[in-house]
Amino acid sequence: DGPSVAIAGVTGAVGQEFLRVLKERDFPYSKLKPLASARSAGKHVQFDGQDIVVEELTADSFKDVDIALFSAGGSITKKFAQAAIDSNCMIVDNSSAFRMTDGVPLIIPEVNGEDMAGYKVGKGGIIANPNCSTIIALMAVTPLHKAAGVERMVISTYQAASGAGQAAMDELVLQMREFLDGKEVTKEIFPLQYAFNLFSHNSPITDTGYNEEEMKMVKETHKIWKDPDVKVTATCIRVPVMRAHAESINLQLKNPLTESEARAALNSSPGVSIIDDRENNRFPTPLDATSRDDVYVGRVRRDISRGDDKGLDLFVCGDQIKKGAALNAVQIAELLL
Ligand code: 2RA
Repeated sequence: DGPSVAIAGVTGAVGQEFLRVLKERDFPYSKLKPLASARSAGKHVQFDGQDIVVEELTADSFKDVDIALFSAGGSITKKFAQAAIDSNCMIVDNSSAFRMTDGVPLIIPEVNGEDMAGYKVGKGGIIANPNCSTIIALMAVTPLHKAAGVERMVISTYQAASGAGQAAMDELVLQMREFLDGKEVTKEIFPLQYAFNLFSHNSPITDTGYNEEEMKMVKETHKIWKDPDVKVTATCIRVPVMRAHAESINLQLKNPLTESEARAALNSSPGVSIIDDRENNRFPTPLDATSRDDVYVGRVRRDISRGDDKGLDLFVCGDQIKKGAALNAVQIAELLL
């Protein structure tokens, strides 16, 4: 029989998606242990035709667990990682706690699955899930990087409410209703109006003027591509969309790559779908990507500002909770089997 699986942070948006994805992919688990804070312990979750009681996450939670999927915030992972590893549990962590730690694999299975070679059920260890905006960008760009070498990448993101959690999704809907009713909108999650508005990503601003979300895209790309020299710059924006991120990406390439060569590379890439219908002006939208496994790519075009075939522009949409978090983590868990 298969591994026993724990979900730390099961009541959150990503925790709930872990349950859906494990079932959808018929993950060969032997036992499922939903874990959450004391506040949520005792609640029930429905999974695979079973009604399971949520247990409180403690240092002893992992003694009978082979794989633990974490999405409970970095401080929780840091607090319990050693206890889990000492119990021979393999952690797949969706938080940023260990992403940049030397020796911790930072994995997108379709991109750098080889970097977790040797990580298997039965051993204790930790593998980091990249940030959602990084996963979505690199699912689309890595095939082009492999084909022609990316020298520089400029990314503008249009990030969904789900990235800020279920409460942010709930507040967006509430504000929409309040705004349409002509009422003052509720501002508990964000200090400003979110409905019919957009704003710079809510993560803290660093000393360079970039916010932490943008710096994650820069640093995680360097680690995942094992290329500290690729130039990456990003502007991350929160937009009033529920659960799929969109990203506009400009690439400067080391070698020429025509639009048709780029499309061919994307077409043959697992986890990537193309929506690039110029005749009908039909390109990826967040609703195309919502609840879907793939990342959707379109607007593939030669960068006309260059005058050669070493520049490409593209537009990408991907589900932040699914491929941006839960699906990617479960795909990592599948590689542990
Ligand atoms: C966001 N990347 O979208 C974050 C989610 N962890 O805010």
